[in-house]
Amino acid sequence: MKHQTVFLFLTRFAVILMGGLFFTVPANAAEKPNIIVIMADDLGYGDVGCYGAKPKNLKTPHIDKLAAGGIRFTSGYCSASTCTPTRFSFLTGKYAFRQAGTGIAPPNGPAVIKPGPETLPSLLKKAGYKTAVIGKWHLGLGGPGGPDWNGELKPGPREIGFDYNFLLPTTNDRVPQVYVENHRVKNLDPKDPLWVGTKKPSPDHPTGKTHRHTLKMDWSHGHNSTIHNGISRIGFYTGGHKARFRDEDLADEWVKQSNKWIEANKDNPFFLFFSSHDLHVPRIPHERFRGTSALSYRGDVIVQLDWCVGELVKTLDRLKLSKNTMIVFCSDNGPVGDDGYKDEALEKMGDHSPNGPFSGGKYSVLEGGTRTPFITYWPGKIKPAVSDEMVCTIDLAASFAALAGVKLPKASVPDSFNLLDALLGKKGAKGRDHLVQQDNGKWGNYGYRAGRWKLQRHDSKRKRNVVVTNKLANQAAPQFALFDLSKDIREKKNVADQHPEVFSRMKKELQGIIDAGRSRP
Ligand code: NG6
Ligand code: CA
Repeated sequence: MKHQTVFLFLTRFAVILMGGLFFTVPANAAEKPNIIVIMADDLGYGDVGCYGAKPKNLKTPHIDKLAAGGIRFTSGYCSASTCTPTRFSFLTGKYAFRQAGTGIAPPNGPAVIKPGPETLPSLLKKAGYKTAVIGKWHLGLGGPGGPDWNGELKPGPREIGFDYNFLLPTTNDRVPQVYVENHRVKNLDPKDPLWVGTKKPSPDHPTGKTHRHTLKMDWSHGHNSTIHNGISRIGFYTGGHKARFRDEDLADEWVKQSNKWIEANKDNPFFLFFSSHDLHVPRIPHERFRGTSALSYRGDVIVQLDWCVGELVKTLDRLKLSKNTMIVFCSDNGPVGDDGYKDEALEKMGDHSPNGPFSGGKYSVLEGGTRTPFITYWPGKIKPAVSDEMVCTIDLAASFAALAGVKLPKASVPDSFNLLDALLGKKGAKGRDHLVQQDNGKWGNYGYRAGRWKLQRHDSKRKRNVVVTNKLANQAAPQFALFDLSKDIREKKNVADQHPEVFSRMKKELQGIIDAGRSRP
């Protein structure tokens, strides 16, 4: 009897153990895949080979490979035509126009995403994911007073769901040029404190205006304050010399840090937000990428971005993680030619069309401002396809929550739709049937797409960056106009008078979404 009891106990124990294995291992290994979001900066719809960039000018084999092996979306969007609001919406699943202070963040701006509500990374953390952001942040750091550059930089990514961050704190045309690892400026020597401000710190402080002849890249508008690495920036800073980086090394650093972090976290499900600075100004490719495109540095940094994509894929292959990792490749806003530096982007554009077939680009609520490259890739799970389903970076929060099996409270990520099936290319799966596009927020312009119809609402009565060359920037526009994208992808012909019911319905729907405070049913 005694032996029998022991035997029974052991068998039960073994069954429980094996059951445990069955329930935990496959859930971790197959149902909770790793997720990498690669977000490019200012990359337009037409800027990569698989979206029609002329191969002789510009080769993007690694991004093209993701598209060839995954789903290339032709109605893939970011939610705003500038950086901060798109990134805000991507991480919070909430339209940025719902919250003041979500426009382009200044160098000393406080954290734009306040700790508390669920975010994309905090939802994934609930499912046992390790989470990191590596690259450009541009969502502010610190409390209401802004960042304490010499102390603890919090709140920041770690207070909203990221386990680890390695950041360029703002954007590289803004000061300071230092890395922020977790809560600290990396390599900061306390004997050489970092000061960042909006006013010239001393009368003899060299700037892009006083020392213009010394610059290695001249500015065209703004960007003429403190000089670092031969480039003048927006804003002033002093000190922190040991902590400063070279613009040329950013892409290499993102890849190096990502490889390190992926390797250290390969045994957990992980979420990496790889936030490239390419192709934002100042466009300074590493020396080895110079002249690799027939375009200017703007083309060369696209090649550099493409290299980064290839390196990440290589790392996944080396660690045998490829089959268990979903990659999303996207951009934070549409393209721009001259964005403040004389880098010959416009002069050498040739017949390249950075916004593809659309009108408008960065700063604009025309399609070119937010319709951008959007690719999902997961070998073995996603079958190669081209999809016209409407998907947006704002939807990744709810979609990844579904992928990781996290229940979404109704109040969380209120504008994020679970489009997982469409992102995975499941048969018959639908994308969104409507999407609000916005500019930088404080300008108050909106785009509203529902199916073939597109409403432009220019509360500012001005269109921005209607052509990528900037030549027609700030062109006068009526407050409301309606376009039929099925016939007029360039939004040239206002058909409001021909379709009065559609026009009035679209205006009402847009206002309804703005007033409701949320849009996920
Ligand atoms: C603008 C800058 C532009 C760019 C942009 C932010 C000037 C004249 N223009 O204010 O160069 O930095 O802000 O770009 O200063 S974003 O992609 O990060 O939103
Ligand atoms: Ca951007």
